[in-house]
Amino acid sequence: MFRTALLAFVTALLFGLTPDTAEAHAIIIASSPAPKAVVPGPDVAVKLDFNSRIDKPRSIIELIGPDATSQHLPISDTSDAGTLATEAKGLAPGAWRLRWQVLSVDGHITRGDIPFTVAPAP
Ligand SMILES: [Cu+2]
Repeated sequence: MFRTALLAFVTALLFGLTPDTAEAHAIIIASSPAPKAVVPGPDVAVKLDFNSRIDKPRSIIELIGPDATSQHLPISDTSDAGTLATEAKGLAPGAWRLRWQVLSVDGHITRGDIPFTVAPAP
């Protein structure tokens, strides 16, 4: 009796979760800088394109520097509901990292890291 109830519960859970997880939460489809790109400094335009609309006020772009300090970058207003844009200014040559976290309109949070390098000044 208990086992049957448990099985029914687990089955309901699986069927309940499958359509939800299959929904299009925000997956990054393109970025500038691209992962592992070497870009000129000191100012770097940042653009992240997602496969779906995102809740911009609740999305974050964090910039982590060669010395491991981090700062939140202000997200620019763009007309595209699936794009986050900002500008990182005054970056010294070295290894940097963008850490993004977005809330998609389906209520799911996704996050990721984009490492990139600012090239030494010519
Ligand atoms: Cu989702």
